[in-house]
Amino acid sequence: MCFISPLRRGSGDMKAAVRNLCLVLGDQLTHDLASLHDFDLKRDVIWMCEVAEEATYVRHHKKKIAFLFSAMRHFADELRAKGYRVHYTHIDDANNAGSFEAEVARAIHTLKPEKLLLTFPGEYRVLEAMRGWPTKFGVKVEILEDDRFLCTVDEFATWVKDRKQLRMEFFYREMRRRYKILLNGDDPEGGQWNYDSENRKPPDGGAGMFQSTPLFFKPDKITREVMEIVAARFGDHFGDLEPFHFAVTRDQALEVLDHFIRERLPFFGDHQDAMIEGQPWMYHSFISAYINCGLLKPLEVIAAAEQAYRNGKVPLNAAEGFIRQILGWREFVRGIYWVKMPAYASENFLQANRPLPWFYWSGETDMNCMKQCITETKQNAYAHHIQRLMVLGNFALLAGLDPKEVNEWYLVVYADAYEWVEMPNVSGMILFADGGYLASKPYAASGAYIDKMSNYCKGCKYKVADKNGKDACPFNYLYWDFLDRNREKLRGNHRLGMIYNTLGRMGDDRLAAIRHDAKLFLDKLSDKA
Ligand code: FAD
Ligand code: DLZ
Ligand code: SF4
Repeated sequence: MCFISPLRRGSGDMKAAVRNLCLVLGDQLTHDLASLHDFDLKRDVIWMCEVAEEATYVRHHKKKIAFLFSAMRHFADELRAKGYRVHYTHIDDANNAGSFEAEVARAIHTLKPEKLLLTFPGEYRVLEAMRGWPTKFGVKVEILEDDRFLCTVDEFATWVKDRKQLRMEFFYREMRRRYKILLNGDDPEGGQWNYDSENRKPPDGGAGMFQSTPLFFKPDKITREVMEIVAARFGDHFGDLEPFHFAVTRDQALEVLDHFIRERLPFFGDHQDAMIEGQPWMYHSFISAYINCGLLKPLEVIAAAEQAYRNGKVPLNAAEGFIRQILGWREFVRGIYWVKMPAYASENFLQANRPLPWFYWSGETDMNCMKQCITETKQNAYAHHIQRLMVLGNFALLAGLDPKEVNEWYLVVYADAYEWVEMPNVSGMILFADGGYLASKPYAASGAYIDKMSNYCKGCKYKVADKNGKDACPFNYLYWDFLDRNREKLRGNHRLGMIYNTLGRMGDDRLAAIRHDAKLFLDKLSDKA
């Protein structure tokens, strides 16, 4: 059953001739979305649907499904309140056809639109399907640029042309100039483009200093209804459904942003890379799920952070560090995804093929850092960047886990995960599966890094100071074993020159011990995978 708005005003019947059927996908919940720019209240209809295929093509975290379905329902209500006609299929509607394509077919049959108006989607598989629709359905299809992003796919493609290796830093500087962000005339505010060196302070102030959490919300009636459906239909998916505290409307997401800028952004820079047991959010913004589904727009977030700096409320290193993530990294990884797809999905430069160990789902491992990050991921559908990169990702790299399995895990477990942003971070940033297109060297690190940036090692069965032996931190021997195993592929990387010199000077006994401990550990891992 399609939901026909009781609130539509002077917009005629849903069966009246339809000019454009304007699609709004779950990650396109933006009032001025491209496909809604020229919306005509009388002649156009909005299409939205909750479908099993999107929830199960990878078995998304329960919280992610509940969040998106609730946000979609709230968004549809807002559109109806503006007088828009909305053709909305709920997940439990009896005649729900189960996929985007089948639901579009049903809507075309009922509404007979002259044209489908689409906004460029976030995943290649969806774009491919859309490209087949004109032939399949015999209807005009127009796919519009997603202008919520600040660099178009074509602009990025032009930027990468003739560059063998890309550097985010240069892209970011161009974006700062183009959008006039944190500039002083033509120069960077404060004289430097990047204040990262000031943003790596360890958590030496103790756990007490990290008590700040993001703004949370109590589930309303719509969210509670959705949670019941998710529990019943997707109850065997990974992750905890409760407690549920996500924002599900734009107004709420704006409150989260405002709260972050006022109370937490001032400290974001200094401790951006720190990790503390029991502190999942630290001073991170927790807005990625909101930006990625469209409730917040990247440029307004950047403007809010810059304004806080200009008002003297936030230090430059915090504002710049935060803005770089959105204006730099977020746009950069999206560009790489579209330039490199579909081949990017099969990249495996290091020929890593170990199956994903079961503990990535259960959290049951003696490595306390992994256990903490996986448990928090399960609870919150969230982990902050350094947990994703330097703990969970670092282990996947060192253990040689299969990129396809690692990509699927990251796409499942995080509420902010869509392939355009997940895949470059996984294949490019953590696994070096693209051979160094995105990152200039693998982000490999031993236990010492985790010990410096967190308090995880204090509560661990393993000893971070031990390099070999049964009590030694696995990250320590896996680190050298990774470099040893991949010597042929990595030794030519100029950023790894010193490390390979050290490995080259290592005595035979030490190398043998490393290989032995790594083999023992990795064989056991595969047994349980
Ligand atoms: P903050 O630390 O407060 O940063 C602010 C914003 O900057 C984020 O909300 C996000 O929009 C943007 N950002 C920061 N780093 C990145 C980055 N590397 N790439 C793109 N945007 C960035 N981010 C996702 O949005 N979706 C994903 O599926 C995703 N998968 C990741 C997988 C791995 C292996 C790694 C290492 C990183 C991944 N990231 C992903 C990037 C980053 O970890 C998250 O954006 C961030 O943790 C979200 O939390 P936050 O909103 O508190 O971010
Ligand atoms: C992630 C997701 C889920 C779980 N469910 C839906 C849905 O039922 N309907 C919908 O429109 N979108 C959903 N999404 C988001 C889509 O997967 C996303 O729009 C595509 O992957 C393109 O980025
Ligand atoms: Fe992780 Fe090693 Fe520290 Fe344990 S000792 S928490 S495994 S880094």
